[in-house]
Amino acid sequence: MNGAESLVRTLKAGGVDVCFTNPGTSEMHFVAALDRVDGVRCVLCLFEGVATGAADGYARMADKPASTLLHLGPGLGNGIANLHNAKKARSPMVNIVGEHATYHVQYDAPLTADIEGTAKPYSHWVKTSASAATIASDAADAIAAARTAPGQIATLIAPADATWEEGAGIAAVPTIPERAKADESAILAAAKALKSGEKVMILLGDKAVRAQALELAARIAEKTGAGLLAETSNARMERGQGRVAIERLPYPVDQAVAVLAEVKHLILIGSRNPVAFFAYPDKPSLIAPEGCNVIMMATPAEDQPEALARLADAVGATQKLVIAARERPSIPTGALTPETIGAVVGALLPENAIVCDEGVTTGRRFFPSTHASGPMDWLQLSGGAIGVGIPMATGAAVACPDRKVVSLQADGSAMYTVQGLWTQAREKLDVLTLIFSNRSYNILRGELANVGANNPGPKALNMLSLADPDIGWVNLARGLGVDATRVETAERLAEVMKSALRSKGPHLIEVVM
Ligand SMILES: Cc1ncc(C[n+]2csc(CCOP(=O)(O)OP(=O)(O)O)c2C)c(N)n1
Repeated sequence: MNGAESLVRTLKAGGVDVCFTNPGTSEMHFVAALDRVDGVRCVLCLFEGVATGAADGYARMADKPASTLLHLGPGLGNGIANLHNAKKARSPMVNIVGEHATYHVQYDAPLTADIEGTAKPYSHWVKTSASAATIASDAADAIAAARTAPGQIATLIAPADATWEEGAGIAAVPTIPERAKADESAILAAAKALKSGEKVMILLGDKAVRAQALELAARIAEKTGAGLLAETSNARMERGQGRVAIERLPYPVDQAVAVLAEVKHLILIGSRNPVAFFAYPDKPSLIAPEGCNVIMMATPAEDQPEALARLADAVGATQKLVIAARERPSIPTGALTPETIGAVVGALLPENAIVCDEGVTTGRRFFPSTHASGPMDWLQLSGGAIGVGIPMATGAAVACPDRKVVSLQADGSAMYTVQGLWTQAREKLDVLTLIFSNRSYNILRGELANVGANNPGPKALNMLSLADPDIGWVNLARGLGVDATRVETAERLAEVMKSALRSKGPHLIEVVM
């Protein structure tokens, strides 16, 4: 067994049985080994940002890492924006990055680059294997690192000679440390705040927005009168019919500040003390009001449902919540706007769907219209680096082949990683993509004003327009193997969406706004 085969067998034995690949010469032994090892699903991605984004979507739904196979420094570099998003989402991931043979690096061949230097800011764990004898145990360490709470990015750099020389066989994954429990003192501090009679907000993130944790949090809120909010971006929220309905902290700074304005105690569970996405002249960086008592009750690395259960006991919120049935919106007619699109989506999202939300300005207010849909998982862009939606939907569909994935996708963001549609077609993934074709970087129009760059001229506005030429989404999707339909009214969107939801396989709807 050569090093490459020992590496692939170690990944498989360690439960990492999906690999999103974009290989090159240095990875050819890894690719060849894939044929000698059963049970590893390899998914070709036509750009590394699709591979890393797909591994992120996979990890969010499978709650375990996939691997990626990337080609030296430039391949890793192409994958970084979505590695960044995955790191912010705390998705476990094992990247295998090819490298020149150990003795070849010194000659500075065209593809020679500082791979470790490129990997480090976007990885929690980085190692270059010294030889074929150690590559399997390095891979086992990488898996353990990836699976360590709260979920980490592990990048293993594999020199070509470490893959083609004789390996040492399969290595066992070291014991993964258990998730830590939240400090009792933090639970008591939260309970004290909740009993103070002052205004309290509970801000949930990470695993605290899964169904069971949400139910506990809602009980606590109901018992104590505290407010309940989710973070602006959530890696995976379990929401919809039969589940607790909560809103998110709004993205626009002024709105977010207003929501927390009167709060005296802010309890963080799996969330961070909220920060504005950007600094704006005369606006605060921190959203909570000055003097607010911020209590970090359970960090993302800690066991959040367990901490919530203890808090529920501490405040006497022992009664299980009855969640009333909610009504879906009715299907509107007429022009396609964020409101009418939200209503159609809310009316039609099927049970057990996985929603990948990179709807940007169109999707900003989709929560109220979708509280009665589903139940479903809702995945969002987590690190602000646009271009995750199509890859994330691809990875989620690989993780959950029996579920419908609905990808709510802004057009500008879609163009970063549009190649992912080809992977959806090739793998016959059950993904319905709605492209919100507003033909602009709409969000940035607002940002121009927010940062104080007033009265933009034609050159500035032209940088925010995707018109001239308009992107032909139907042709683009079909060219990549995905059937597509263009719709211009809400009633037509509903009709096409209904039919696409009935059939299996990838489909794209160009939603013309
Ligand atoms: C990797 C990356 N590049 C650039 C940006 C800056 N940026 C933020 S939003 C945006 C445009 C979003 O446009 P679109 O996806 O069409 O959504 P819309 O604002 O029209 O709703 C850009 C370019 C970013 N966030 N991430």
